[in-house]
Amino acid sequence: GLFLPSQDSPTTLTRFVLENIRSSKAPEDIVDLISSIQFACKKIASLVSRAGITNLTGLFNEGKSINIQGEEQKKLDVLSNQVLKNALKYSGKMGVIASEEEDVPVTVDESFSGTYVAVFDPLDGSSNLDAAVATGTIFGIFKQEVSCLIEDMADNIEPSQLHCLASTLQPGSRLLAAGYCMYSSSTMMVLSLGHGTHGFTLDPEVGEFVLTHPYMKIPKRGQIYSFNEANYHQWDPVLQEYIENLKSGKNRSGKCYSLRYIGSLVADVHRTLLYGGVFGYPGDKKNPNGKLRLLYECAPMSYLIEQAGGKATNGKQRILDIVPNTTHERQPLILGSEEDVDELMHVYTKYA
Ligand code: AHM
Ligand code: MG
Repeated sequence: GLFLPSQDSPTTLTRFVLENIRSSKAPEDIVDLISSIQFACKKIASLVSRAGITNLTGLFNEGKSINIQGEEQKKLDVLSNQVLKNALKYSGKMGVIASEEEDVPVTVDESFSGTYVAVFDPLDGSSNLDAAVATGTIFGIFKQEVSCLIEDMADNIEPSQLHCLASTLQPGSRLLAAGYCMYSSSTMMVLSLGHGTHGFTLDPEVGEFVLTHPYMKIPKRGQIYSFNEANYHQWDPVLQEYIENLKSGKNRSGKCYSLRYIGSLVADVHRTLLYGGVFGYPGDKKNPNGKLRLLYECAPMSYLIEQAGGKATNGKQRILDIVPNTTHERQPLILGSEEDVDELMHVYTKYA
């Protein structure tokens, strides 16, 4: 008889979304949105992997192009943003999109009828790009709901943009779906539709994401901490002490921790999800809210971590409960294994 390896009928991402949409809280339209995002991520994966050959490394516009965050845009930041925006636009379901690379949330002109809001960081960790180190795309999808805060919005914004802004400023707890795609030794899509976190690996031979990590479960406790320790002297003494105790073993686990820090949120969170431990980008003396953006970095990542049984906080509050005041608002982020995050929270409250 024929030898039929089990991989002959893998669960593709498309099939997974179709099969699970009914049992999840997410609406049917998510199928089209994920299909657009999936296409964009494959395209970005290919652009990233060939960047050195196609002259797509380095800065956009000779470094003269600065985004709203005051960061220099790389060629691939700009391209990835276009790829994702176009893919979402043609899904026909999109009302508003908010991206790290856009100044303000924008209405998707081709489809005013759309009723969803997508928030995304098209190419996170792009400082790693030119060294061929892992990067990723982060995204979240909300239902479009105009909040009542319109009058309180910044006055430097056009009236036509007000409703975009208002419908974008939703807490992570209202996400219908969130995920990331990591461009590394393999391209991986990690997704949640509100019923667990699931990982898919891009099979380059057939060009499909296939389910390789169903119901991901973050270990209850890990043995890795992941912080940019160069900021140590800017940190709060409580955090300094906590980190010292992880190194020396004077912590609840009694074990000495290892440090792993890639400097690509997607890669650092992906490892944390699989191996456990704690990742943090805390506030410090220079940047009281840290570096990471609430809407399209902290919230989607926290959603995925919670769906996998972990925890995510800004040190005081659960990330998913925070209602953003502005699109590009930053928040301190601490996430990971339940026991690790609890221990850090305990240290904070003890000294509060
Ligand atoms: P980016 O969106 O400009 O790429 O910045 C976000 C990145 C994250 O991927 C990562 O966690 C963080 O910046 C690293 O910052 P630092 O270099 O300060 O450690
Ligand atoms: Mg980013």
